[in-house]
Amino acid sequence: MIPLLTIGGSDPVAGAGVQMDLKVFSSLGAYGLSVVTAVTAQNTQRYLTTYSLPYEIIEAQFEAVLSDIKPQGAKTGMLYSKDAVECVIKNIKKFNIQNLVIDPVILSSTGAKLIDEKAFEILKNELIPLSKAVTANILEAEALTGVKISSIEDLFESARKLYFLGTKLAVVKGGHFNENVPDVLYDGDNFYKFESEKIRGEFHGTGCAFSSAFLFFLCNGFSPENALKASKEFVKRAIINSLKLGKGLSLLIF
Ligand code: PXL
Repeated sequence: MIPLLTIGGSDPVAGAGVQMDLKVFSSLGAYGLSVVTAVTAQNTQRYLTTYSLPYEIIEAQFEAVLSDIKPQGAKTGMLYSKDAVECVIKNIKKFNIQNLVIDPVILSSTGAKLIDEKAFEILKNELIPLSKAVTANILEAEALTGVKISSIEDLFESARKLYFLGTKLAVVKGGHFNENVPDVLYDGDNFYKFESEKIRGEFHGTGCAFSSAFLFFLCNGFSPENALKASKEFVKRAIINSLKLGKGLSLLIF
């Protein structure tokens, strides 16, 4: 069983954040480890507040986990503060984590801001160059690349620009833009595009689930395009099985 690490925010309803990532790892058969960067208070209807953890506490979690267990790969989700991004950069280097997937989260599905501007700049300029892959939705890809996305060509162009920020695999997910949910991957040589039928409804945590599954498949020897296909299928199944347990967004079920 391979150990995988998630670095991100806590979501008490476990619809997103590290709780969701751990469920994904577990359901796919990996052992999940976590480093929490921020504690959020949110539910399926609304986002109440964020407490960003201090540098020393994030640092101590990295030390505790990584001095003991060597994960096969890691992913980042909500980082929120400059301190958190800087601490992640330091520890990814210190513990030589090669398989890093970045989910460059900006907003929660309920509309709350999950990263501040300064932290986002450092993520873009210093964390992305350390990564194996970045999985961005339309909003995130636009913010990282400056390409306004309103066509398939724009999706390709933003994936190309994302790659040149220094990652090895640039994924731009078109689910919020087109009925066919086109996801585009650029590996520096080739572009790949995968489509799947859109499932109606409002869901929480699809981005977290996708990036966690993508990390799992990459770490299990899938080619990037097969990892993307498998992750897309995995999330689609979780959406089909989703349940409206709360009063708002449906929760993914694995
Ligand atoms: O889906 C992005 C995300 C990541 N991490 C936390 C979140 C969310 C979205 O709501 O709450 C903690």
